[in-house]
Amino acid sequence: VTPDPGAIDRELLIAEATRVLGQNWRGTYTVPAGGLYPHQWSWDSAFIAIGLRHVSPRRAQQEVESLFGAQWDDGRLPQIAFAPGRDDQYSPGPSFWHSERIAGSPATSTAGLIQPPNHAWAALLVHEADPVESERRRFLERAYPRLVAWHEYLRARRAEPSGLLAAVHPWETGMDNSPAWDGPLARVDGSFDGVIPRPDLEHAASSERPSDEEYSTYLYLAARYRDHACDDSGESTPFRVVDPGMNALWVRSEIALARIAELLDDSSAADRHRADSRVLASALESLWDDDLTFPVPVDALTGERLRFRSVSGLLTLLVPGSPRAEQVIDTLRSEHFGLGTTAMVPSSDLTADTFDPAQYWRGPSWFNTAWMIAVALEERGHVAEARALSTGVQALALGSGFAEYVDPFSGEPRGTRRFSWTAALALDLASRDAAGLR
Ligand code: 2M8
Repeated sequence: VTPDPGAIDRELLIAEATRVLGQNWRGTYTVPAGGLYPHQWSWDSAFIAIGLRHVSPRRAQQEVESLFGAQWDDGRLPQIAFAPGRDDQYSPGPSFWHSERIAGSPATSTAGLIQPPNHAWAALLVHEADPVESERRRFLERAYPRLVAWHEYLRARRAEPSGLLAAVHPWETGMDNSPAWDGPLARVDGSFDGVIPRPDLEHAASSERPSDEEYSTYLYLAARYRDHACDDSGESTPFRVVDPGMNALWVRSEIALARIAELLDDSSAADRHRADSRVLASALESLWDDDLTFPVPVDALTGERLRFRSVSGLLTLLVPGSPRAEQVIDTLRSEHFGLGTTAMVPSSDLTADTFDPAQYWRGPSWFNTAWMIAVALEERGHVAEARALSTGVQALALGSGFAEYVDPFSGEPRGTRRFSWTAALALDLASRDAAGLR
């Protein structure tokens, strides 16, 4: 399934991807997809900005700044910043969260949960695309304190004794129904009391989305967190997991903050961020599982390792100097992820009983994770594999109509279409190729 790099019409890909991003642009930010996701999502916006920087560095900056407009007083960047006046197409929406009733929430309506911290990394990449425009708009100067407050929130409110951050809801990991969460979710003793709205099923097949049963637990957890004023206390959630992917992105973003501080001529802050990133990177090693020879999540409530190979563990490749990276790459090439034999990289272990090629984060290949793995392989000198993966991302993005995710074997589109991060990240890879910049 490795497409021929020469066969991709890069000009067409760039034009089409730019069109998708144009259609999904709402004036100051981009929705993940018209229909299924009609608001601004946190980690989506960071990925989208990485693509937008090639189309318009200014728009890429606005994308990130618009999310900062939804930052809470405690520094959290919310999972979703709701579009004003829209409470119909997506659940749970503004009238579920009622963020205006919670102290410290911003003027705009938002969800209370968070998503993986890829923002500082994205902000740095956006700056680097056009440093002159960035300086003219004082982009980094304005972004830096927001990003520092965000990381402070993670440290003050989410860090476990290990120093790693915990997610209090599967939505926070960005990989909502990953089989890794099956065990911790089964231990949640509660379900949502009321009708479970599923507007998502108007835009994607039910065989490609989480089940009603999963939604019942998701809504129960979200309502309970909301009813505890999103205060991150033990009472606010019976679900708490430490995820390798979220933490790898935190390390990567902490390193980006060091670089940003340097660009702002604050070398002592840069040293601090670098030291923090090293502490986090070494804490991340505690997620290594000797039996699976792979990083796995931990249930922070029971201390139990969630022994499952998910694409999230592969994201630890983004951490420079990680001592077990070559072992992780061996697993990426093995029957578990089949690098080079499947379309991109599946979200879940191909050999697991739970593997399902169509079901959301339980098997399909996603473009954001493939993009991150391609970047990491390139950085680590596995250039041929990185380029093959990059070619796969570009060919499948265009061929699938910018699908949200694809079947790992056939490359058939799944989920919604004209999905923003698919367009943005394929555009990023195509622009890098076109510029001969690797
Ligand atoms: C998916 O998650 C949302 C909830 O946040 C949903 O299913 O309604 C995930 O794929 C997540 O990673 C992504 O950020 C979001 C929007 O694209 O959709």
